[in-house]
Amino acid sequence: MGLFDIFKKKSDEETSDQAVQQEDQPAQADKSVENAAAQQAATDNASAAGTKDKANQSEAASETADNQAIYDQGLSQSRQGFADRFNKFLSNFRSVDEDFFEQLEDTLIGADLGFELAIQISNQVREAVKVKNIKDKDQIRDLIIEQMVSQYDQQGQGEDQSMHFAPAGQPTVVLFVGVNGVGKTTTVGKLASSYKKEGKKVLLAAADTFRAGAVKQLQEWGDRADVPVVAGPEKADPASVVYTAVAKAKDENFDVLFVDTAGRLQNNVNLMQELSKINRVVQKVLPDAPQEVLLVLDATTGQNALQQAKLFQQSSEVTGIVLTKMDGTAKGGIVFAIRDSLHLPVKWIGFGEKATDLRPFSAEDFVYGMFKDLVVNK
Ligand SMILES: Nc1nc2c(ncn2[C@@H]2O[C@H](COP(=O)(O)OP(=O)(O)OP(=O)(O)O)[C@@H](O)[C@H]2O)c(=O)[nH]1
Ligand SMILES: [Mg+2]
Repeated sequence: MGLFDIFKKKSDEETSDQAVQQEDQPAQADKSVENAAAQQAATDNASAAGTKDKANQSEAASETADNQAIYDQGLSQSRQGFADRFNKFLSNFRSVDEDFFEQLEDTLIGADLGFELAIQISNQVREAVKVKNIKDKDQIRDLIIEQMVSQYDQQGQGEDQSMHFAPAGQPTVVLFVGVNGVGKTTTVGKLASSYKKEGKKVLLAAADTFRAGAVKQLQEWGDRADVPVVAGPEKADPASVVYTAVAKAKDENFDVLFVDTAGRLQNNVNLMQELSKINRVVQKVLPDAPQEVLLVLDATTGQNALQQAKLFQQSSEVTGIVLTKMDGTAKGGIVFAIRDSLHLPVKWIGFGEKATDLRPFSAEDFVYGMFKDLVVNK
């Protein structure tokens, strides 16, 4: 089943769910409320059975929270922003003429899909309108969403969203790279916490020795997650910190080593050279590592994030993207642009500052969280 069919199915299910709920309890039609309550009840049961203590309760509830509810919440600004733009565009609709396609392109560019993708989708809509002889506003709305989702689906064929691990018994090394302020350290901290909870033996390396305070920030995350952090003296050579950390991970049988790197050096050339050096040092100790080089991008920086990605792709073997601060943008189109122009899988998506706000990326949950308001109850 294609992504658009899955989206339609989910929308239909939600519509009928809401109809039932409105009959039963008119004041409580919100699905996220229902989910949170159901999860709280489940945790309560576990607690009553003596399997969880009270302190863990709310954490466990948010941890097991249905992915879709978290996506819905985290994408609320983007969903609203897209719906506003789109509805405004449709309210101007008179006929399918050149003006219509121009406005469609502007709407898609405004939502952060990028120029090339906007033109491509507009051309596909142009073809489909002709073939299907579509004139009616509702049909046009559905057709545009369908084209966006199908294009996204097709472009993602062969993309591997899963995290890659070393064979059992060897440490997995993951490097986190990206410009300053995008959320690298926070992401390392969040993942340290979730892998530790899964029972993995996690080690962190503070290879951002350039920015004052960076090491301390990682150590705080390490303390919170209860995992050790390898750090050098102030202004230490990052590669030497990484060497120590990789050797420790190997000697002491750690499952995963997350390396936090600097986002800013004197200039970008230095930054890229530093990353290559770190990579070489890792491979000296573990020739098959790093298993992942994750590029962290800030969703609120829009098309700028794509430029950054191209820079990093030239000098390191980026294996995937962590897209942070999705909760802070009203333009979710960046996810479409990343797939279309970079062909790198988004592996994680960040919806906030808490450890549990970082979720494995799900295209289904994303597409639904983005567009559901535009089709539900129609
Ligand atoms: N709202 C929101 N804030 C986030 C998210 N991820 C990170 N942040 C915030 O973004 C800010 C920067 O995060 P850092 O992790 O320090 O970024 P960094 O890439 O390590 O920055 P440098 O070390 O300066 O290169 C912090 O205030 C984080 O709390 C997210 O998904 N949502
Ligand atoms: Mg940092």
